[in-house]
Amino acid sequence: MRSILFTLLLGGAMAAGACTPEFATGKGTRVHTIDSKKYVLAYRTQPEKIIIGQHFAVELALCAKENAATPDSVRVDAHMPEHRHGMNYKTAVTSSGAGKYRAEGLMFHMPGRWEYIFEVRASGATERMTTSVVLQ
Ligand SMILES: [Cu+2]
Repeated sequence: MRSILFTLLLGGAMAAGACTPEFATGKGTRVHTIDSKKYVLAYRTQPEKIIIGQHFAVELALCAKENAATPDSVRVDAHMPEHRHGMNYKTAVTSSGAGKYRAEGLMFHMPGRWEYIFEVRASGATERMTTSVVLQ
C-alpha cells in the first residue's frame, strides 16, 4: 500500500514538472516542505525540537522548478504576526552548494505562533515563502 501511494505521489510530482529537494543525511529528523510557484523548499531545524530562548539553526534544501532561475541568495527570518515583532537576532545564511543552505542564529524568545520567512533571490526577483509553527 505504501509503495503504491509513493508511486502515485512521485508520478504526480513528475507530471507537474516539480522537483524534490533532499537532504543527504538526517535520519529521524523531521523535514518540512514548502511548495511555491518557482521553488520547492525543504527545511529542518537543528535541534529538531525548538526550545524557547535557545538558539537553533535551519537547514534548507532548495530546488528550482522548470523555467525558474537558479537562486542567487537566500535569506531566512522569522516573526510573530500577531505580536508584530521579529526575532531579537539576525540570521546568517551560508550556502554549501547544490541548493543547500544553513541559517544560523535563530531564536524564538517567547511562546506563540512564529512564522518563518524564506526569501529566495534570483535574477533580480524575490520569491517569498512562509510557514508557521506554534511554540508552547
Ligand atoms: Cu511575541
